[in-house]
Amino acid sequence: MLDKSPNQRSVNVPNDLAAFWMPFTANRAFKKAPRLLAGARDMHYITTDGREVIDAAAGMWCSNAGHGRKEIAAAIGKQAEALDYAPPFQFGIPQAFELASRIAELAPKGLEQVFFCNSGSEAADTALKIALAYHQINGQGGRCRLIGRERGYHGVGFGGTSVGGIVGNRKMFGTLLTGVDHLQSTYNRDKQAFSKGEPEWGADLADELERLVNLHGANTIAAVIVEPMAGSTGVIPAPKGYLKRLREITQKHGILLIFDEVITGFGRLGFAFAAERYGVLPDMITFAKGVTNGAAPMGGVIVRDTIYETFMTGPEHVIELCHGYTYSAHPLACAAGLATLDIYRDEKLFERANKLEPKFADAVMSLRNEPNVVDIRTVGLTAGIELSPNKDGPGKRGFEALQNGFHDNDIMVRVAGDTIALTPPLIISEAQIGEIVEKVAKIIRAVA
Ligand code: PXG
Repeated sequence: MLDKSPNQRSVNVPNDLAAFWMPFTANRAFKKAPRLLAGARDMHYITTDGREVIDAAAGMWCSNAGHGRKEIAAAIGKQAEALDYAPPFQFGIPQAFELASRIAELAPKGLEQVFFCNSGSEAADTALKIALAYHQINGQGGRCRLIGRERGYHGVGFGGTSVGGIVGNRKMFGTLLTGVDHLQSTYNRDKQAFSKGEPEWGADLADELERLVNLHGANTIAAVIVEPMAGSTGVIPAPKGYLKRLREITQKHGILLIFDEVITGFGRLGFAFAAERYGVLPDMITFAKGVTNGAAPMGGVIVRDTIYETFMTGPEHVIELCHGYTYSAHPLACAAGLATLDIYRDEKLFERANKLEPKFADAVMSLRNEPNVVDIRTVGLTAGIELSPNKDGPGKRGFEALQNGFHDNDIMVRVAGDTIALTPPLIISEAQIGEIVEKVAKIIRAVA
């Protein structure tokens, strides 16, 4: 620590912030007015200067069971003492098999195998690679095109960046993967503004996949990847019927369908996975974040049994899929995951999110007449409140909202451009929903 002060603080605060190049952060602005966190308990963060900040973001869509869960901390500690690390290639730990079974149990029937990695980005890249390899093994190696969607976010690997559709995340990184195409975003403010849940308009946009099939030829397309609710771009729920239609078209043409559920998994939309909410069975589901409540890095892909079986051929001593990570199914992450799933089950948190959804939606919609609010979108325990840009251009008002929330109103929100995203832990009380909405109203007025 660089703090040379003779008075010991309970938290060491560095006096030099230069060395850490922060991810997805406006570094210079941050280092002038840092937002430093020292602790977290239940629905709150505690700042290094001792303030309690209500968490309207579940950290970053991660901590669905709230913070400081003792059961998870204890499980991690116990695991670290018993077995700190084990090689995941050619060796295994019981907890990895148990966690895979528990996750597969939560997923829709048919999605039976789990491949572990360490983040959502790795999960997206893993799913895309499995899709390519699957077709290769199936004698359809010509199927190597990947289709994403405008405004989609699938992490920051080259695969995920390529199928992703947020221009700022793409434009600095060259040509990315070749053979990638994108569906249109499902968002149309004129037709959908202030929709609660899935907008009525927009299912037909899935038919655009037929256009891409006609353009490229079905037998060149490996997979389509979409978020059931586009989170990072500012909360865009799928239109009613859209995902079903995507499933019908992909099935018709032998194209795999991947749901990126890094955000929507583990209760965010009131179900274990959004696939269940929408009654659609994809070929793969990616997950991360909520699987460990954010307490340890972990991601993964849940795969259809038919896909797994396709790989399980050939001589038994040969590795079936040349893919994996040094930290796949890391013991500490597995321990955290198992403890987290126990909490979700015992506290019925997915059901709780489902029950709270209408109240949450009504409460957030009450902000519609606040200044500069041009749209509010809600689904599950998530909402996007879109503000019009200010005179300094897109993103400035949103950034000011984030700063104002943290420094002046003791609330943590996420922002995407000028959209404030609310995505609180699923343990939130009705009173805390009210508190968050009141604080957001103050922020919106402050940045008007
Ligand atoms: N897929 C989806 C759908 C995501 O939301 C990733 C993949 C990548 O996960 P990792 O673990 O590699 O970061 C994500 C991540 C935001 C925000 O502010 C959202 C994410 C990441 C950072 C910020 O909405 N989602």
